[in-house]
Amino acid sequence: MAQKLTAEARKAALGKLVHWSEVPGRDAITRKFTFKNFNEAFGFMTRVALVAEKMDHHPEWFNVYKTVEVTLSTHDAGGLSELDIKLAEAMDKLAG
Ligand code: H2B
Repeated sequence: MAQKLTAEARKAALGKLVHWSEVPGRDAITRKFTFKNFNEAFGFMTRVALVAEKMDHHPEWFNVYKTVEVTLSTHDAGGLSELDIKLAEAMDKLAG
């Protein structure tokens, strides 16, 4: 099972994820992605879904038209783990 990141590992990882911010009152990170239209947003979600399923690690997300608001946290660990960092990096890459 995924382990919660140590304080140092967490700090180092968040330093690299410049588009992500910490969720107040919760050990989680969030990013809002904005695309050109719904087609692009949903295409992104579809690509992310395939990666998430392969990782067995799933985002909390909310889509309105061309925006996708994502929150990442590892429920089994009760906070951020390496899986959240990996999924955030994959999402950044897929968003281009
Ligand atoms: N996704 C996230 N974000 N956190 C988890 O702890 C988690 C998950 N656990 N996807 C997985 C599925 C777990 O419930 C299954 C049984 O492996």
